[in-house]
Amino acid sequence: MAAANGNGGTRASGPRCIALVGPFQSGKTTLLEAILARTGAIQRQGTVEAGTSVGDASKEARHHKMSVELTVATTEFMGDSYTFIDCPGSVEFIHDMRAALPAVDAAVVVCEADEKKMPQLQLILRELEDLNIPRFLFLNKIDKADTKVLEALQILQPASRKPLVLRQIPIWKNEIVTGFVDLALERAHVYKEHAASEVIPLEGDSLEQEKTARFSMLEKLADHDDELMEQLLEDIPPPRDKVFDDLAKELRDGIVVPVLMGVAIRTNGVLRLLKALRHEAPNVTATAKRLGVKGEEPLAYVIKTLSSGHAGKMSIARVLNGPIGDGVTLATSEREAGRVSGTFKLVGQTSEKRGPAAAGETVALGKLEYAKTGDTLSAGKQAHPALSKIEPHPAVLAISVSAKERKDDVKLGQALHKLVDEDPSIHLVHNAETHEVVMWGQGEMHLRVAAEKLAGHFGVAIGTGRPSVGYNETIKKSVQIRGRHRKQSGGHGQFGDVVLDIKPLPRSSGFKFEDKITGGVVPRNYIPSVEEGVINALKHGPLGFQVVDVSVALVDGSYHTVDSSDMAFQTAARIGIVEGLPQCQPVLLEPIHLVEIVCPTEATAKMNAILSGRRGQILGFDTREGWDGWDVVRAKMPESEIGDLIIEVRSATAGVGSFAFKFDHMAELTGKTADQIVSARRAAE
Ligand SMILES: Nc1nc2c(ncn2[C@@H]2O[C@H](COP(=O)(O)OP(=O)(O)O)[C@@H](O)[C@H]2O)c(=O)[nH]1
Ligand SMILES: [Mg+2]
Repeated sequence: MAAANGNGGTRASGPRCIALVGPFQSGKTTLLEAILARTGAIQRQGTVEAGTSVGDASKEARHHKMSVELTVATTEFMGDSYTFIDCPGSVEFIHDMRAALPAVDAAVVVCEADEKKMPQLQLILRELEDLNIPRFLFLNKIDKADTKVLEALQILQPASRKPLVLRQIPIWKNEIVTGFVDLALERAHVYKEHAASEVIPLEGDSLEQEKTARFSMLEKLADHDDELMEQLLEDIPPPRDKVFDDLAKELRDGIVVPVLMGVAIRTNGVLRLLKALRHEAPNVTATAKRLGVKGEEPLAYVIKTLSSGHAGKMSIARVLNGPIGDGVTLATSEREAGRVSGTFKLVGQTSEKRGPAAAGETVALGKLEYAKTGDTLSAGKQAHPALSKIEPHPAVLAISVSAKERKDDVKLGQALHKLVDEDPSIHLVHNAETHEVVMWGQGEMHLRVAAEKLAGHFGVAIGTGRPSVGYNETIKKSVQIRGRHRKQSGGHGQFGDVVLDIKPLPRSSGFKFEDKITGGVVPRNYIPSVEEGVINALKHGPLGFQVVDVSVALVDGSYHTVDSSDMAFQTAARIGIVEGLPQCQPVLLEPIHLVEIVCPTEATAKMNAILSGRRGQILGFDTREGWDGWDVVRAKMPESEIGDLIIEVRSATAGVGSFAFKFDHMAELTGKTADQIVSARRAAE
């Protein structure tokens, strides 16, 4: 799939899939709107503010006035089909972007030259760099720009590991950007609101500036092209086609990052961006190669599955080998995914039925029951191996969820399952001890939106709360205690009598039961009941928590030939434990986790302060491997302090700091904090 380039070279053709990514609030959703208006997919350009944009159309997105999931829209430009994926920029919803990226041909990184947003930009660029996705930068909002473009470039460059190559320079008039000069075409344009820009003569100061800027663009390109370097050294003007070919090639190879600019809200610079994509972005052939596609059987990658829509389940998929349409049975790399029922073109929330999709197209496939976000779907005899497995970032915040009404328990379970299929960055933990479902996610807003979806789309009335911390308790002293249960009411009596040795065990030994009965004073057949009675009683110790690290030995007792029973011995054992434990100096145990915070180096000192303020024991810090300008801080920290740690970490790092943790050990907790926990537990019971 190659076509003659209008400028002489060759360009890729056919359907493209382009991601719109970038920091929060940089204008991605607005740019998508501008592109759709410019290409005639919609009649009039809506705005995010007025809630009239194609993107952010879900109830949750409109409600919070931000992108909380990706938006997919297909349009046509100069005879080719383009699908744009507007990816949320907030770190909490970044998994949508990460899962979509493997399947795109190129990304447009929408950004502003704002120091504060550089850490976020760097994070996003890294994802693209690691996956080798060709990328343009679109410097948006230049209507509000107050820095010269070269200064802007200096602000932006550190966020990218690859050189940024300025493709356009702005034309200023009375401190306002009124147009741009294209450095490849050597043409000047003035912006027209919501219309194509107008070409004006390139002369005077503009021409001078153009010459300098063009030269520096060519110099950067020449770093990877000896022939061009020679021409520059010898002052030979390089042919225009050669410049275009170099730009395209170096973009595709990810060697340089071309920078375009504009004003999304007024559609300025959008046509130029589309043309750059048309001429320079690779197509599915390159993408399939990058992903290691084997064979020619129908194959697609699931950018996102949606179970929450009213139209039933839809899987948004990039077709890598066609055709894929109605009736095709697809399998993931692990199992059958289902039979395609309905193939749709998407423009945001609107879907339009269409025929089978060819290689390169991005469509929604209906009713693939077992498809999940990130799956590789194939139709061959042998399932194609997974093309890409993007592991979600570790979850950092949790809430507990429960159905308001018991009868909805099953429905809640199913809804949670679908939610995780859609968004693998949600992670569920069923806490058997507390009977809670704990939903782990990427931040407050992420969890809030997930809870809203459960209620809104899946129709389950739910309650949410703070998940309980996994406290336990243990004992510090031994005791020997008698537990006796005797009841003589009416007919049959009850009789059980045991003597228990209760002893502390070393940390993490759990529970041990020993039978030390001699001479049959407690008959064999009742001994399992004694153990069961002990186990049940240990579930709720004197402080209100599971008792661990104890050994209980049955050393003596007595029985009655008629009145003794399993129940009676269970009860006797329980009485022994309930009376014995308070004499053993019970103590609270709290879970301590090993926490690893990653943050830009400037924030490391702040992290130390945050950790110390949360009873953390700092183990040290290192430079983060492969991440220039970042550190890893390690600490041991109580679980109760990790609960909302992310909120502080993010606010100290412009949103980009994060952490992962894993259980390390249980530690004794005494003093005021322990007393508070115990009284809170009593109050809750
Ligand atoms: N001045 C100006 N504002 C813009 C431009 N593009 C977007 N905005 C505004 O910036 C804000 C964020 O835009 P949005 O598209 O939601 O950003 P996203 O978070 O990247 O999707 C909105 O208030 C837009 O109206 C632009 O080119 N110029
Ligand atoms: Mg957005």
